[in-house]
Amino acid sequence: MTLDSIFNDEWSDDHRSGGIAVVGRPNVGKSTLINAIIGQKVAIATPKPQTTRRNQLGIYTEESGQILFTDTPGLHKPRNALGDYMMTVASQALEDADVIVWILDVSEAPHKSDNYIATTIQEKAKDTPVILVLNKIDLVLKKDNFSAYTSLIDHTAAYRVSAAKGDGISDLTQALIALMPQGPRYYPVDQVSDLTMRFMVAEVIREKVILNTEHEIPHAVAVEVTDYKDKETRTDIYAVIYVERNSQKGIVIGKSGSMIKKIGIEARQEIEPMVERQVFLDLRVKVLKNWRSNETFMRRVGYRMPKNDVD
Ligand SMILES: Nc1nc2c(ncn2[C@@H]2O[C@H](COP(=O)(O)OP(=O)(O)OP(=O)(O)O)[C@@H](O)[C@H]2O)c(=O)[nH]1
Ligand SMILES: [Mg+2]
Repeated sequence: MTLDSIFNDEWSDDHRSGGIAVVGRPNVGKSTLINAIIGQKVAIATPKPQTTRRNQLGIYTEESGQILFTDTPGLHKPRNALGDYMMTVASQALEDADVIVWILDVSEAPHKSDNYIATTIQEKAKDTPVILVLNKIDLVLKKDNFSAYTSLIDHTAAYRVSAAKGDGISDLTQALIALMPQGPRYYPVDQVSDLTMRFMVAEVIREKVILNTEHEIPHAVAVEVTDYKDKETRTDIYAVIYVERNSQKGIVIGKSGSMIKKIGIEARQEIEPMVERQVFLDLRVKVLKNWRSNETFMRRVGYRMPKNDVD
């Protein structure tokens, strides 16, 4: 059945729907898993920890049900206002969920912070079913890691998957649909996320900066789309990449502008199919010292509490 033919139908009485909070340490594969379930990229994912900074919906729809996945920032010890914000929204997602998916990276042994996550889940969502997703089974594994992880918390079920390779994803998805309560189709079938195109464009640019830089820079980068104009034949997008220090600005611009050019090309190649038009992309780099402690600026670039989120 095609999506169009589902769209024209009313959902049936036994249609299931609900919200799932996807949580876990930074870099375990939360965003990759949601992209794999939905079958298209709705969240940026990179090898650097703390890529996701705010809660965002990934919407999975099939004939029998709809799941609203909340992708959350990885649970970690906050070091600034941005970190505090990330932890507040991740915990809020736990409180609001019908089911919690806790993703674990079984290519590594559990960390101390996994005990903290178990405690947080028990505190915030004592009665919510927990599904453990043991991810990255394509990597070299130590068998002990499975039992170490499954003993962290009481859980309804555990699934072994490779989000990156797609292994185990459809079984997991069907199990999650079956756990949803009966309910309506909240979003149209063709809507896969709650992000505006402007924010998604900013995220794609941020992803390209993260992929091309090292050390502190990925954490110190914020992107704001300052102008977005749909013209007759193309879309003109102006964006500012913020970093915290002059030295970081130099690295993002690169020798004779070579790095910013590369970031711009990679971002544009991904944005054009998203907006389905030719794109002109203008990137500037600015320094804003300690922006990660500046809550007014953080709100401006989209890091605001979900319940007050109006865009
Ligand atoms: N080998 C392997 N790599 C994976 C798998 N799933 C995710 N990854 C990689 O793990 C890294 C982190 O993935 P993300 O999806 O960004 O992880 P995340 O949990 O959303 O991370 P944060 O947003 O930083 O909390 C990326 O480089 C992914 O490609 C997997 O099944 N196998
Ligand atoms: Mg993520």
